[in-house]
Amino acid sequence: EIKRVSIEGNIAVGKSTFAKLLQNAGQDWEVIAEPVSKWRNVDQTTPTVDGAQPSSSNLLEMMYHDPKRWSYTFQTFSCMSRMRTHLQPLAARLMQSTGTPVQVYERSVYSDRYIFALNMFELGCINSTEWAVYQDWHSFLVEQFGHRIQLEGIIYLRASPQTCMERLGRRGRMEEQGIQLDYLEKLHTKHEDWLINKSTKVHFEHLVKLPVLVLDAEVEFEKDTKVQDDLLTKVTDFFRVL
Ligand code: DTP
Repeated sequence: EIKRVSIEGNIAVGKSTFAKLLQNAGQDWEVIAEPVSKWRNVDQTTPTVDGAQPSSSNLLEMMYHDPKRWSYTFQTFSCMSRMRTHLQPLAARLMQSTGTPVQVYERSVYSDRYIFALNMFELGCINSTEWAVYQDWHSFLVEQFGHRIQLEGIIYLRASPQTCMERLGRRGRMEEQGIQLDYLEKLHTKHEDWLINKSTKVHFEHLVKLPVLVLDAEVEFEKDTKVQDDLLTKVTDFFRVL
């Protein structure tokens, strides 16, 4: 028996920092990092082509630079890498665990659809044909994989768009420099609608009743051990009742 939980939250809210905290805290917890490095480095070398030089492209950069052209492509790639992540077998060291092991992901195929892809569609960066195609294969794949791709819970790291904007500026990831507060506000609303207000129309039954742990990420938790302990206690209690 294994439990699967995703960490959700706006861009730069601190999911990776939080994920590391979890990784170091629980012996029965395995955190699988978000595959962002893959999106920044899409391998283009086809093994069949003689003498091909290794080359790669930065799909994250392309998407932010020309969203109308590249959003749909980006969504196919990010969702595929998340599917792979969710399907990854449990780490060997957790197989013998006496407790209930928990696999934790940074975001999920569900936030891909109900946060990012939906937002891109509403912004007009994905047109209605692309949106129909996306939704068709997304539903098909999630249904086909069944319980293997279902979550038992969600941790929502919640902070204001302003705070996320500040953290985004501080981390200085090159591709994200053009992101405006307005974009983070839209993503924030999408998180709130999906996880708090429950007004987002979802297409998978297990999502409707999925337990959500809301954590206040407004406070800086990176260096404050008191805050970290408090967060970890909440997570431990949450995992226990899933
Ligand atoms: P953290 O909370 O750790 O700071 P983050 O920067 O939001 O995390 P990500 O590594 O999740 O974490 O995201 C990397 C970038 O990719 C970021 O600019 C947001 C973007 N992104 C992720 N998923 C999607 C998606 N499905 N569509 C569009 N952009 C996405």
